[in-house]
Amino acid sequence: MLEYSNIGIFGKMNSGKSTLMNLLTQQETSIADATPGTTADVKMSLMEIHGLGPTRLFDTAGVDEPDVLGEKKRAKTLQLIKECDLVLVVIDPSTSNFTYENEIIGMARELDKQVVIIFNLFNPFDDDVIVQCKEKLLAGILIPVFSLVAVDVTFRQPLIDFILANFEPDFKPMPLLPFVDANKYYVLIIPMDEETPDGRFLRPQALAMEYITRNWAFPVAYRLDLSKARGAVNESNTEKERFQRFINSFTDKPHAIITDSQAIDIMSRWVSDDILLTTFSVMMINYTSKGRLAEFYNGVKALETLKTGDKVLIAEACNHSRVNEDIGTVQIPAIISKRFPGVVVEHNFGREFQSNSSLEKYKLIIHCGGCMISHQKLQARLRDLRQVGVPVTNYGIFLSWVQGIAALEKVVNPWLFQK
Ligand SMILES: Nc1nc2c(ncn2[C@@H]2O[C@H](COP(=O)(O)OP(=O)(O)OP(=O)(O)O)[C@@H](O)[C@H]2O)c(=O)[nH]1
Ligand code: SF4
Ligand SMILES: [Mg+2]
Repeated sequence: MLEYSNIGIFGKMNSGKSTLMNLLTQQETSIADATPGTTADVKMSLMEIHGLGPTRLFDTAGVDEPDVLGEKKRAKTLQLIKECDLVLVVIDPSTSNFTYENEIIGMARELDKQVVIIFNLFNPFDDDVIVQCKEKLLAGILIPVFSLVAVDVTFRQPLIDFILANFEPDFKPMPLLPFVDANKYYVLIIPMDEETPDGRFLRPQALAMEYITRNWAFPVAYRLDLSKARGAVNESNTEKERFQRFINSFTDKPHAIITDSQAIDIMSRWVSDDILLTTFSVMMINYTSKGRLAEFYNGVKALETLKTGDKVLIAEACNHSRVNEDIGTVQIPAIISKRFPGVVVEHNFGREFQSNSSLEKYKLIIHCGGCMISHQKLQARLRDLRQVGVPVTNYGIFLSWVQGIAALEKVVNPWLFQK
């Protein structure tokens, strides 16, 4: 899977942020204009920077815009700092008050982000002015500084060289399925119904297929009829026999089964203990969080202390079309209202997460697999939740917990307790 570095351009209005974005992308990605507040929202551009690899470049609104609208833009801009690997602070050296720049730098440093300062020289300045600016900017803190003229394209390559010299991308390799061994079989349980999209696997299924194949192992997809498996005894037995015939048809037993979380109630009963069992949702959250599955596993314990009036937030990281038996809007709320009557369920859909102050009211966050968001976005969410002390778990872990402690331990075992 492609790893991107997130580089954000921050600063006051009219400092030349959009011009810098356009300089880097070599086209008019953002509107640059002398009107203060031209950029109203975060603007993202994907690009490949030679030597740096795939990059998400973000242009932002100026943080010094007054009034209510300015405050909204500012909140969104500051929120983005959390998702950046590198923060570029653009400064017009003729400016004399660095309160806003210092705020950005302070916040970025607090969040352990890499920071560089770009002086955009609207007019020729002598070195003294730059030296004075540096002194006013968080005195004593060493931050790499570069001066350029953003409207002059000859500064593009020197700027890129400066970024390459001063930025270390975080490309910690993260195996999708660390327990996969060459020459072993891996079964993917894929229940399909009339709502399942034609002509393609879902992203986590396709990623698992690709990963297993790339690692010289053998992925095998199995379509489970969930309604039969959960149906009347006769039907359920027939479906179970079909599954067992399938498993017994392997000369070498499958090493692991990765199931759709919705089928964990069936799979936790049907899969014997000599085969590893986990879910796509657990796989994805471990991958996107860069190996922080233990946090989601520990978070599920918060369910044991839920009481009437407590609030639980179900967080879905994208706005996919929701079908009748949707996990986040139907299945999990139904389980919660049955197991924990009086507990209030709320939802957060899409890429934007709630502010810390509104997260505080929840006793637990139940997060989806996060297969459509960047690891930086998920890490930012986890950081916010740690800050407000709210535990987080995940769909796959929650649905396994519902089946009992044995099922829960089984699905996290391949990650937390294997090699
Ligand atoms: N002469 C000169 N003009 C510049 C330079 N950089 C930007 N400008 C101009 O300054 C104005 C503001 O630049 P923008 O890139 O829109 O500034 P911004 O920081 O994105 O501003 P907001 O979106 O309002 O926050 C535009 O008219 C640019 O053409 C520069 O290096 N030299
Ligand atoms: S990001 Fe979350 S809600 Fe969207 S498809 Fe992936 S798991 Fe489902
Ligand atoms: Mg702009």
